[in-house]
Amino acid sequence: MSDPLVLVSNEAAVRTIALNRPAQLNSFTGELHVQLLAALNAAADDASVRCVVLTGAGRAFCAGQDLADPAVAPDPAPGAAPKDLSVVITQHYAPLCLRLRSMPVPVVAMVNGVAAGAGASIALACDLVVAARSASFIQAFAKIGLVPDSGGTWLLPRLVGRAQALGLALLGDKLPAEEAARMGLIWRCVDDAELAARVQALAARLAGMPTRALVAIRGALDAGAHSGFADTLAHEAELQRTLGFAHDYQEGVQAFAEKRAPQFTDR
Ligand code: T3D
Repeated sequence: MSDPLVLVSNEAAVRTIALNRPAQLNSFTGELHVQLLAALNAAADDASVRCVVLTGAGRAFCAGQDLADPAVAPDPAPGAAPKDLSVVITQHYAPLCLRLRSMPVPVVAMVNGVAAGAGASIALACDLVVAARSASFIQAFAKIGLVPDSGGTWLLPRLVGRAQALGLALLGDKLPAEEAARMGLIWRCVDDAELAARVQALAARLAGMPTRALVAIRGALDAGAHSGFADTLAHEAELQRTLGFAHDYQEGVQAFAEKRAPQFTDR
C-alpha cells in the first residue's frame, strides 16, 4: 500500500495535519489535494477538534504545485495542446483555500521549511503562521510565468501593503522567515528547535479559547477589509448579539466574576 499523502495526529483538542510528500518537498498533486481536503473536512466535522495545525513532513512546508504532475506539466510532444491551468485551480486550490478560510476552528500554519508558490499562499491563508528561523517564503509564480494564486493576490497586499506585495510577487526572491515576521507577512518566527513545542503550546491555548468567537473574529476582520466604517459597526453589533446569546459569553463573564479559568465549549 502506498504511503498516505497526509499524516494526521491528535494531541488533546489539537489536530495536526502534515503534508507527506517529503521527497518532492510536499508539492501538490491532485491526490494530495483530495487527501488534504478530506482531512480538513474531517477536522471540521469532529466536535472534539478545537484547533488545527497544518505543517509539512521532512525539510519543507510545501513547494506549491508539483510541476511534474501531468495535469499541469507542458506536454513536450510537437503540436500537443497546452494544459488549461484553470482546471487545477478551480478543482483543487480554490476549494482548499475556501476550506481553510471557513474552518470552524482556528488554523495555525507551522512552517517548518520552504513555502513556495501555492505552498506560501496556503500557509498565509491560515489564521496564524509560525515559521522556523530556517524556513522561507518564495512567491515562485513569476519565475515560471504565472501570477500568485491560491489567494496570493488578495492576501499579499492585505498582509504587507502594495509596495512590499509587488516586490515579493514580481521578484520571487527567497524571503527568510525572520524578515517575513518583521514585515508582518507572518505572526512569528521561532528557533527551529523550538518550533514544534511553541506551535503546540499556541494551538493548545487557542483550543482552550472560545472557538466560536475566534472564528467570528477571523470573519469580521476579513469582512471589515472591504466594508465601510458604518457597515462594520453594524456587523460588529450583529456578531455581539449572536455571541452574547451563546454559552461561552455567559461562561467567560461568570468565570471572570468568580476569579477562575473559564471552560469554553461552544464551537
Ligand atoms: O502550474 C499550475 O498548475 C498552476 C498552479 C500553480 C501553483 C504553484 O504553486 S506555481 C509554483 C510552483 N512551485 C515552484 O515553482 C517551486 C519550485 N521549487 C523550487 O523552486 C525549489 O525546489 C525550492 C526553492 C522550493 C527548494 O529548493 P531546494 O534547493 O531546497 O530543493 P530542490 O533541490 O530544488 O528540490 C528537492 C526536490 O524536490 C527535487 O527533486 P529531486 O531532484 O531531488 O528528485 C525537486 O525537483 C523537487 N521539487 C521541488 N519543488 C517541486 C519539486 N518537484 C515538483 N514540483 C515542485 N514544485
